[in-house]
Amino acid sequence: MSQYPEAHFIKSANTRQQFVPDSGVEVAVAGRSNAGKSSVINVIVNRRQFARTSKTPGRTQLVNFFSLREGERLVDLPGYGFARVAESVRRHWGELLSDYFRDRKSLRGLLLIVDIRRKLTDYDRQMMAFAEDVDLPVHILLTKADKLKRGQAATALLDVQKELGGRATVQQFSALRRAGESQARDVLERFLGTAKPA
Ligand SMILES: Nc1nc2c(ncn2[C@@H]2O[C@H](COP(=O)(O)OP(=O)(O)O)[C@@H](O)[C@H]2O)c(=O)[nH]1
Ligand SMILES: [Mg+2]
Repeated sequence: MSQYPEAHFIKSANTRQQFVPDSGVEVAVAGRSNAGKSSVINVIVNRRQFARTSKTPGRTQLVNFFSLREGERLVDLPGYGFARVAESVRRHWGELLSDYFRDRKSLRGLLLIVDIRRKLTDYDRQMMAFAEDVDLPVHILLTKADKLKRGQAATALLDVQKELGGRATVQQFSALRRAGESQARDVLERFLGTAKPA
């Protein structure tokens, strides 16, 4: 049973004029393409094809808005590889994302999805910089943890924590094994401000 029975895709946006109205609260999800972002969203919402059902060709290069509950959204940010797109496209997205982070009043936190085998890349550092500029809390999911041996995964976690130096929280995650699911959902709820007091 999903904790978000009313969750649904709202719309994709390619320009800020297409963003959904900036009211309520939302949490952004970012990650390089293929890092495992859609899989994380599917696990959090507990629906197999949730982040994919609305997938149309090129949707990975759009800002995708999902409703979790009334007035609470998840926003799937484009995760193209910075090196693989044309300079003009890169500039468009750089500006759109920096505007998004700077101006979005409903934005409460960033979930950054990172392949545990690659650790932080320049894309991730750029996303962190956008978030830090506006004092937005960041939580990193080191996903595909099932691809590493336990010891290797623990070392990767420590390496990332060391680089972050407390600027973000970080956890291991596996969509395949649904490992780290409740921790990720707790952080999401905390960012949204809907977590029940302990
Ligand atoms: N083994 C394993 N594979 C994963 C995991 N998460 C995603 N994948 C695979 O990685 C590929 C990219 O995943 P996807 O969620 O589409 O990545 P996105 O491009 O960041 O949205 C797909 O083939 C997934 O099945 C995971 O936790 N473990
Ligand atoms: Mg995806």
